[in-house]
Amino acid sequence: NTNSNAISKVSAQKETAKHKSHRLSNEIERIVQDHLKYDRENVSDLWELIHHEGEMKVYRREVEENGIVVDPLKCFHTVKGVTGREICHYFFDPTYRMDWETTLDSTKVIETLDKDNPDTLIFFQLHKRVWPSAQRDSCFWSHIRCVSTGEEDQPLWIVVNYTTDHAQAPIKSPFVRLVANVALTCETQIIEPPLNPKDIKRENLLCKLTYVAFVNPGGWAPAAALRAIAKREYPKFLKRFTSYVIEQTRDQPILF
Ligand code: 6CM
Repeated sequence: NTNSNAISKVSAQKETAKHKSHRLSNEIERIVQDHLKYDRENVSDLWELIHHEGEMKVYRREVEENGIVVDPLKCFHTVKGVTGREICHYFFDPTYRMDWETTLDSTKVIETLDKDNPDTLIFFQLHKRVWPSAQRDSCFWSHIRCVSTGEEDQPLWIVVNYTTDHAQAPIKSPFVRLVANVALTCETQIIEPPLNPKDIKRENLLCKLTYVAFVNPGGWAPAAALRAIAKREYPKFLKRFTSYVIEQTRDQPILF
């Protein structure tokens, strides 16, 4: 099917690491490297822990730009029984988006950058309206990548969603365009590894996940309401999304 086809294409890239460059290649490289450098760093005392539940920790910094709330958000989580590649696959692939996203009215892929290596898609999304604010939309490139760290035997997987302009997604009133820079980074650990790697079971898998979000609502929105929504919605997203991946992969062969 189309989906497993997409999976094998992204993994092919993993092995050959040959990819054609396109108009967004340089920007993607810069933004991905920034996330790889900073996201997994522990938080300083400037960050406030706003939600702690089991292995999940959600932090934020309260920041305003010209009166608009742009609070950076950073989450750490540990998920049992799945690989980083599996988590990133379900986060990236549009097939599953509406299964786990609860804050969207719609999502649409408007471009696939390199059809031979579909690791970068451009999405147009309509976010659920939060009364009394204007409804938000977004347009962003989404890039999935496997990164070998050299030292570890398991590579890192990362997905970055980063706002971009697109001729097929003009800004149209009454919608307000939000600006986002979001990254999900995953590292797989094998616990009590069996002697033969072929014997690795889901119970031997642990995935360390980092999620960061810099979102500018793109125009005024009531600060208190926005912060209350973020505090509630990000933990909800992390729980729902990770449970979804566990559910989807439970009886599937492990995708390393
Ligand atoms: O990262 C998440 N989802 C991705 C796929 O959809 C994608 C989304 C990025 C945009 C995140 C924006 C969330 C904020 C929406 C609030 C709308 C503002 C209204 C103002 C009202 C006062 O990266 C998961 C996103 C989980 C969000 C809780």
